[in-house]
Amino acid sequence: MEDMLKTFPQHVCSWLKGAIVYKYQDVWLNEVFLKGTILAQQRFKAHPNDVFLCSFPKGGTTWLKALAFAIITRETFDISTNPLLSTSPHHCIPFLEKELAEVEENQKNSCSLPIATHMHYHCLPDSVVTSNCKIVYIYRNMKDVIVSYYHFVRKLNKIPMEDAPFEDALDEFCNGVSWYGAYWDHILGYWQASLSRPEKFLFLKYEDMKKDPKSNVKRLAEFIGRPFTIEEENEGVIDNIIKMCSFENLSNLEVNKCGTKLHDEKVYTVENHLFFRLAKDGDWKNYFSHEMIEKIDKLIDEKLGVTGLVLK
Ligand code: PAP
Repeated sequence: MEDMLKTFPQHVCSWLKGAIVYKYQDVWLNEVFLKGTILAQQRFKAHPNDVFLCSFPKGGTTWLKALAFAIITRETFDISTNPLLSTSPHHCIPFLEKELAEVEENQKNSCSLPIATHMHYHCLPDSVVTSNCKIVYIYRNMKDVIVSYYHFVRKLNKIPMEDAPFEDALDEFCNGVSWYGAYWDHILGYWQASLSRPEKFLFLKYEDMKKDPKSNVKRLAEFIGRPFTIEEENEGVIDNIIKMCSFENLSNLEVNKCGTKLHDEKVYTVENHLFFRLAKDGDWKNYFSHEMIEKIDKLIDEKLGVTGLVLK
């Protein structure tokens, strides 16, 4: 793997203390995700009933994982003992390209959990596509994703804001350089695939989920084959799940304030609190100048206008 890595084009991220990303299958990836992608492509075998939770980093992954986990385990655990109250959503639902062994272990259970991934559609292991697996795709306003990504990566690398110019981060992002390549290509890949198999895809928009969590949680539950009954709805099961998975609740749990997660055979650790920042729509307004807004809006129109998805 190390030798293979050296053969890929490399880019040095100047605003990130010279961190390196590699180009693989036309996507810039950081080392951890690149190795994990290659391993998953070589080894992972999807089952036809597997459900995938797909997202670009900072698109709403943590929230989607929590909701899907709560929906699926609602009969196994009482709402007051659900593992989400003592375990990070990222521990509850592992990533295909980071925790392959855990994903494979989960596949053996009768009540198997969804599988999370940030992989671009064209990078997914072949069996995910040939098995015609269901895919939930969550996406978020591109400007808020950029701000969220900027802070997450900056904090992970312990770089104070004054040493990490936002303009530089934005320029890189607009050039398609990030830990997971270009956000627009990520969305386009899933969107294009959904055109020929719409029944296998559910697109959720972060902002819509905030405005109307109930109907979106119901859509999610139906799509993953665990619809709520009228009785459950009347008993407040959906409301309780929404409350448990809310930013306010999860971000205040001890595990999400103080816990950590080891990644990639102890290469680095991520403190759970980094997945919970503000969760505020439109925080980008505090970072973008007029020129930046023009630049990114033009990019969104050019690259994603065809999809009809609203990302501004
Ligand atoms: P990931 O892809 O690295 O797992 P992801 O969860 O997609 O990250 O993005 C984190 C964002 O979701 C953060 O947004 P912010 O930086 O704008 O604040 C985080 O605050 C937000 N977030 C985390 N949990 C929730 C939640 N339960 N509800 C709503 N937003 C959330």
